[in-house]
Amino acid sequence: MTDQPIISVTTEIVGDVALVCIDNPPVNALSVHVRTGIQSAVATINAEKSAKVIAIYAAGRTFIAGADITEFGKPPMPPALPDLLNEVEASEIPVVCVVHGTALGGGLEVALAAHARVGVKGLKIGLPEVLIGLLPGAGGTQRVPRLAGIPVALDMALSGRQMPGAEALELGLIDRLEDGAPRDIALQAGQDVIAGTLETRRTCDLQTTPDDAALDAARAMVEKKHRNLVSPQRCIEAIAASTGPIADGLKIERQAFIDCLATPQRAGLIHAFFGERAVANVPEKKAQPRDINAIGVIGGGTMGSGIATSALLAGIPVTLIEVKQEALDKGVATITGNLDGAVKRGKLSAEKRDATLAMLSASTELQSLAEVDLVIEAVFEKMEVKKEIFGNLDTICKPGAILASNTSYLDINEIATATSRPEDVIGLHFFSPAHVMRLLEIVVADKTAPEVTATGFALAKRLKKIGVRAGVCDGFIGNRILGHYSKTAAYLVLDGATPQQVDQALEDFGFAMGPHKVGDLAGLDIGWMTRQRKAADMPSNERYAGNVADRICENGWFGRKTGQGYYVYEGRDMRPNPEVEKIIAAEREKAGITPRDFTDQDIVDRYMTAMIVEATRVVEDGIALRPVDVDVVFLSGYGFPRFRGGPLHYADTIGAAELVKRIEDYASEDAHYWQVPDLLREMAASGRSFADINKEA
Ligand code: T1G
Repeated sequence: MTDQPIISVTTEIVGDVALVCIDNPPVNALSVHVRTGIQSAVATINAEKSAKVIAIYAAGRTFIAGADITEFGKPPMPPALPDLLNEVEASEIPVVCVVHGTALGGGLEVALAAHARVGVKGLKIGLPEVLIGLLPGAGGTQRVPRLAGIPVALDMALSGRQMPGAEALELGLIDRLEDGAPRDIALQAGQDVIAGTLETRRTCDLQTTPDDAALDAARAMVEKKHRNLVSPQRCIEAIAASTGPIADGLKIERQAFIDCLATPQRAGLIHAFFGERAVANVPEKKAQPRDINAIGVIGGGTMGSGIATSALLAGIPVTLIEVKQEALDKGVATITGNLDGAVKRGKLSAEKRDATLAMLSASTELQSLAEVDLVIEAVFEKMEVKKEIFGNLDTICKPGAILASNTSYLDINEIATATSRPEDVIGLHFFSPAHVMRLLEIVVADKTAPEVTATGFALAKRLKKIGVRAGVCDGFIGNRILGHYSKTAAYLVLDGATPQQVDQALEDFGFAMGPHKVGDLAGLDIGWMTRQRKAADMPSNERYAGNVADRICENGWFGRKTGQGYYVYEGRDMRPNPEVEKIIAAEREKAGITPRDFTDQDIVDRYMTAMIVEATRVVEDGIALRPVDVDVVFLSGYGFPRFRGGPLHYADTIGAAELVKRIEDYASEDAHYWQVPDLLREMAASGRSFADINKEA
């Protein structure tokens, strides 16, 4: 069958108004057939003079949400959006654009090229290109400054934020904000243009007011906050050019856009964007989730309170359980504090906070959970304690209630044996702080029913989190991999690097914080307990990695919470702990190690190769469904630099063959720790990448 052309733009003449409707579900992305449709509609109406005004609007839940991101990386197909928008702006017949939903990126740029803009109530506009390693590439850096000034353009383009319609109206980015159906508003707007009650003008005819102070401030901010990224700097360069002739500014913008399109950062950020959506594609996707109208949370500690806060903010009533009234009061106070924090940050109104808190009940009686739809246990990480609780829940909770554990590594299959309903048991592993971190590992045990897993994903979406499916093993996906590569940091310090050098090298690579700073922040005692838990099972030929950290903990130095760990903390200041240098020297002497130098690149290569090795094993073992699932875990739960796309997307930039060579080189120092996973060796032989494996899944 011949490929029928996709018709996604239609023209309807109503009186003297040409209604041009864009209909390209799900978000009216500016795919090539949309661009050709707009081009043809505007050209035809002008050629035939079939109307006195053109009113562009879109069908569906949103106006154009941007360029079609799936087209990036493929050969460009004309018409290029900038050229098309210049044609729209040059139209002899006035063009008015009606925007609703989320008019983003290229979608907003279409509206900016029109001669007037009308928003629909609930509208949000934005220039999110920087979030995917790009910049507005179809006139946004030239037309926003002309309409609303350089500071507004810098704010929108560098933050990528979604701006409410009312603010857009106030700033002059839209001319009206009305309630109603986009088509009706488009018809009325067209009629008003003809009647002269809606003014039209070409944006290119406006002048940008120079503002060097704003440009300098933006450059300083980008240097400080986004020094690893290319597109923010190029964005400022293009906006700065908006004070000159628009044709010159558009050329500068175009070149900057083409340069950014070719960067690995753009590839990494787009991989992250689609990855966060791909992980919802699980075998249990078609199963019917159960309704969750009330949740029980057992444990009012940091995790339990955070989980309860997250559910309450999503509008789900919560019953918090603690064994003792004092601990229960503390949990309620923590939740209240979390909500007060949201009010202070302007994220929540005081009224909403009060209404949210009203959905919280607290009890020391497990019996209070008899009618909840889901229980999330977040108590001490001891299997015996958890099994006792699950045994009690089994008798108390109604049939069909889902029993979940927030455990960060314990065996969900074993927990399920404590109940008569293993099909209702699942792991919901939140990350601290649970009301902030977006990652939720959904740990599926052998007998977990498909609809229980589907309920986990539905809950993740409702909590505005990213659910990633994990199989059962010690540490599931993230913590299992962390447990492996964190040893590399310890080995590097034992062999000659300093903790601060390791931290700095990894922060320069893009991590928000180096591993030693993270340890000090989370508490070094957590790792200490884990090492003690695992000591008995440690293989005899494994090089112990805890020497230095154990000595630090034996001094009671657990990091920030005790004033010192790898670093010494005095108020807001922090500096390397001189006592740790002595411990390192002593441990090296004890082990007969002659310290050697490591370059920052050595540190990054070893650290990332160790992460990739265990991540490959997690995919090989089926604990993660695909490589992209591991990437999303690290992007949303472990502070992995987003522009690098995640450990296995980053691995593809090195290549399996080079990785195998590196591991074999390192193995000459430690054949136990450095082993090549079978999957990686097979990839090196076949030339397959992790991207290929994602496609095959
Ligand atoms: N291109 C292609 N597909 C897109 C898309 C896009 N721009 N935006 C969303 N999708 C898909 C998405 O993958 C998912 O697919 C479905 O639509 C629903 O999305 C020249 C160059 C609009 C706020 O960066 O922020 O314009 O999984 O699940 O939660 O200057 O999508 O169903 O198969 O996210 O309601 C700039 C990106 C592009 C906006 C809706 N625009 N999109 O959120 O639904 S670059 C963006 C979003 C550009 C110009 C430059 C969100 C949304 P599937 P969803 P949602």
